[in-house]
Amino acid sequence: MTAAIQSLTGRSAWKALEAHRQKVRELHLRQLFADDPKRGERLATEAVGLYLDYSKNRVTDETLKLLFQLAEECGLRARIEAMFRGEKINITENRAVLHVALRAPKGTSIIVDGEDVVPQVHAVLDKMADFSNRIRSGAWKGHTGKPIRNVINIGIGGSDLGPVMAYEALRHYSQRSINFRFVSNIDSTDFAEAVHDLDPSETLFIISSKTFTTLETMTNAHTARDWSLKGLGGDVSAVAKHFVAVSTNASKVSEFGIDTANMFEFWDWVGGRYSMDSAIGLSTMLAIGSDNFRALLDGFHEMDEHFRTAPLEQNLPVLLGLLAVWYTDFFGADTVAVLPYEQYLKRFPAYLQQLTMESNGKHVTLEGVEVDYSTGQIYWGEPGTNGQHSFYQLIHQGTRLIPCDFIAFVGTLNPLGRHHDMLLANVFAQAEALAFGKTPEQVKAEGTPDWLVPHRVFEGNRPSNTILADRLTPQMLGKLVAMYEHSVFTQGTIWNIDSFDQWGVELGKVLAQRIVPELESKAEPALGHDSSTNCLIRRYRQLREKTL
Ligand code: G6Q
Repeated sequence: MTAAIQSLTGRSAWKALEAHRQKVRELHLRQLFADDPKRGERLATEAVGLYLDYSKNRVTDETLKLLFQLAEECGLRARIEAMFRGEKINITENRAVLHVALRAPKGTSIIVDGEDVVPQVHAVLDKMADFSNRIRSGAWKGHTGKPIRNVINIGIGGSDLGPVMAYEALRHYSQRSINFRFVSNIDSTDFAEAVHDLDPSETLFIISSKTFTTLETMTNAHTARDWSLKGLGGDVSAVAKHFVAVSTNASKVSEFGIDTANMFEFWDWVGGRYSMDSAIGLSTMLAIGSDNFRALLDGFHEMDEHFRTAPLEQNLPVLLGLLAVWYTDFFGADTVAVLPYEQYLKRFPAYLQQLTMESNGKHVTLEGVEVDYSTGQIYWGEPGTNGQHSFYQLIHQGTRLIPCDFIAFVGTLNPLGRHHDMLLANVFAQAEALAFGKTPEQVKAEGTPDWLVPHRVFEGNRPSNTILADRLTPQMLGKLVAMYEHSVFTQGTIWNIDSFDQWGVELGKVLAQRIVPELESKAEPALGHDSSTNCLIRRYRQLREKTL
């Protein structure tokens, strides 16, 4: 008989944290900083070019000690090694979780099912680089002999959010003579708007789908094929010049009509939301070139090595992950705001939303037992300073605790007058205001009438991390993404959940497939749903004709 698995809430570090929380609950950051004038220097760490200031968190040395103890008790080290060794830690899908192999340098080796996957990774990278060079140089010609000026990635979820985010983040490094667009939604507006001003003879579609069966992607891919062929005189041989695929499913790719010579492969040990550095990043490589793409991978790898080898106390993803657990489970915080003070990172919060919420939005443990603690947080955010003029009010003076991650860069890629100093002044000011606030005494001393004082008080004691790096480069983006990937892993390990499956997206997909024929049938269908769904379907069927 195997020993019973220790439940998280039964662990001694967890119990100690619960007791400790009562002691520190009312502690104010003002007090913590007053008691330790060096706190801002002490509770900060730097690794692989990223500086993390975590001093403005509601933690004491004792809190941190207990959190590290919790990580040890939960076997974080062993779990990290298991992932890097290629063990099948995604147990519900019986898969290895090896996004780290996608950025493993040539010459290293990681064995999955008896095979070294690193040479395969580099073979695909070389094939991508060759293709990318031909598109970027204009050597690859479309069906009518014109070079490609527009690239459209068709994919959804993990096959879209990473490519979109990376393209926006690295736009500074992109080849401006090529337009990049992304179509994901099954809403026809997405496709129609993406192509409305484009010439099919200059347009390349990348059909990105791990399974090559996803409803949205396949519907958009067929629409793209029709649009392309219509514009190119209907000759099906045009497909070979205007369509390439990124997938694990060669037979479905050729069934669609794409020559597998134009297919870029990846593997089932790459999860969708962990795939932006696989062939799913083909659009990224086309935009920034193969050298920059390899620099992106180097950045990922540097953070992987840091995560694998740094002591827990100086380990950036571990620190971020443990702090997230602290607020989720001991302060009841539901959300984390990610606030990049860098316009190029405007899609970073959306990307992180999938990474974190699809990974850790789970209600049962690895053993299938309902958890008796909170897991996952709602990640959200907007680039600074825009958010300051909208939702920051609630973070500063609302009733909820919302830990914030501020992300900023010392150098800007677009120096213009005083803009960057002002941007950075704002990010530092926000973290300061959240932590220290403004007391009633300070408000009164400014001559505020008594009745107005409560409205103008900032309680402070609102936690934040500040992540500061020198400049947004491809390499830096890789480090940043890997840091969050591994923070998610750290949280999932503590919560003892499978961070790599996504069964929660299945039910809606299945029900939609059932409803499609009910909407499309000529004859009135017999509906067997609940009364609400039945009514909505009937109403749609009745009114549809009138709106056309
Ligand atoms: C990510 C999820 C999901 C997936 C999409 C697209 O981890 O698995 O977002 O990426 O459903 O799937 P395909 O790439 O198979 O089309």
